[in-house]
Amino acid sequence: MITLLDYGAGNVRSVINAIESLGETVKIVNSAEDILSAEKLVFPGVGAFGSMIHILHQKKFVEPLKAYIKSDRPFLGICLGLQALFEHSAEAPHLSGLGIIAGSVKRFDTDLSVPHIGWNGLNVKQPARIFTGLNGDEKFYFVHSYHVDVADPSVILTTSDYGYEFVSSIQTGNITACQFHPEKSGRAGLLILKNFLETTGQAIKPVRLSSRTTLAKRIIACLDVRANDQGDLVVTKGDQYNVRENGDVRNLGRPVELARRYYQEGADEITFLNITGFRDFPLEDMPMLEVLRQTSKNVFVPLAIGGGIRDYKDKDGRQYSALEVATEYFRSGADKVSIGSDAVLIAEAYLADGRPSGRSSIEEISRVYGNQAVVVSIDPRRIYVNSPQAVEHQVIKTAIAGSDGEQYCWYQCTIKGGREGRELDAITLAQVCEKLGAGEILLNCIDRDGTNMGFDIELINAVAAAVSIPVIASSGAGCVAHFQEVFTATEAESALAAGIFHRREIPIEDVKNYLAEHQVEVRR
Ligand code: 1PR
Repeated sequence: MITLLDYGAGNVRSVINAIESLGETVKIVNSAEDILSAEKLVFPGVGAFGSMIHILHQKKFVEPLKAYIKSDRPFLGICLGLQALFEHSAEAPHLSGLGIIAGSVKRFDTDLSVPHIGWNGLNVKQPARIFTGLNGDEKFYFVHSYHVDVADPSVILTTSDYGYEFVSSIQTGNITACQFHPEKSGRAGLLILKNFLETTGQAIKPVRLSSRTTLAKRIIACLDVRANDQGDLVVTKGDQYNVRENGDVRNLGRPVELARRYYQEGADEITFLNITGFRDFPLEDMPMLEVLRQTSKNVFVPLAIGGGIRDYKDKDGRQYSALEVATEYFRSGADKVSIGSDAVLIAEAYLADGRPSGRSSIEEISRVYGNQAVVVSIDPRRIYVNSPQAVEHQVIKTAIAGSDGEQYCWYQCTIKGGREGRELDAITLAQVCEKLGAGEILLNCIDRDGTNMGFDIELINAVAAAVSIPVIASSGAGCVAHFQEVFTATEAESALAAGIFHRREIPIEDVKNYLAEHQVEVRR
């Protein structure tokens, strides 16, 4: 029996699912007594340090946690569950951590995109049981803006490199704690969890020891989901966002099955977009929550969900906040939510008022769940103009001239799945959303969607240069070379594709093999 400390934030479901997939039962902590009587305690933390510490105090879990850890029974901290062990965090300087490990938590100080999101390796510094069965060259899923800084180097179990070397896990006595998410790290992560659960193995070092690790470029499979005319939830695929063919919604398969297939084929992440979410109330749309619950039972890579993340009033006049909607998604197995239409309206309001409202979905969700949990999905289309002064938007010079020979264009934001164009450009939207707390940009492109023409490199470069958060390039992938192009010609951290995977034109493995042959780091 594993006791799991769920303090109410983030995706605890995937930790439970991962442990259960290993044949263990999980007991969720409801009281201080549950912590004190645990035999093996797992503390997964997702979100923001400050809100985590507040909740731990509110629930009176701080002293029992300290007592449990001091009793030297097996403890596994994950992500914030590692950071919580330290004395302080720069994320919430006025609060104290548990103070079990000497040192503090610092924000990444690097020119690279922050948060550090994606699959990175481990430099192993000491033997441990949790490495049993690993080769040493596996990659694990990280998502964090802060990392621990230990006072006593003897506790360092692994380091990883992102701009510089940082501590990615610690070990002392029966305490193991890692910055990465084993529950989201595919087979290698499950092995680490299994080794933690079986307390009998020998401490070892993996055979292939690295001295420097590299963040992999991520390949994301995207599933656009909606009900077809018969009312079945299907994965569909648009051609420049038009998902109908001969009047019917294209049906490319069932969401849960396709997601499982992509996980097995090596997708680094799976994104579900509820593409009619803008007009439905998602908490009534239980099938989408069920898709997440089912998928997260056996898909152990990050899951993002978008569509309809905004405030609602239901037919009885009850108000639901975007935070409540997102919370349901997180509790059903999502690691991130992706905000589309609402982000455009938020940015417009911010630009009109000259200041943040403090209550937008982006701000509220990132405050509680952390910036890394908030993706902004942009649906832009090109509008050609004759000169940079022609409009009051951020205009770029383009090598792909317009039909009347125009040399310039801007990227118009749209809402409601491309149905409505707005007076806002994609570059400004990305910048405003970063300011408000978004942790990642999912950059679609209506002109390229479903065309197999390749990614819009100019768009991706323009947006990636304007923000310091990671950018996911999306729309237009048609062959393996397009992935190499997007990773060499732009700063995109990951590339998302849909049609070529759904139609089985190119297996994910072929994309990764091609990238590896061309010196692009990938997770294999
Ligand atoms: O506005 O917050 O409710 O979110 C709605 C979400 O649904 C947005 O993220 C929006 O991008 C998405 N969406 C809405 N309508 C469509 C549509 O296709 N009619 N899909 C849609 C967007 C674009 C990508 C696609 C890539 C790769 N789909 O997700 O997967 O373009 O495709 P490809 O590799 O085949 O070219 P809200």
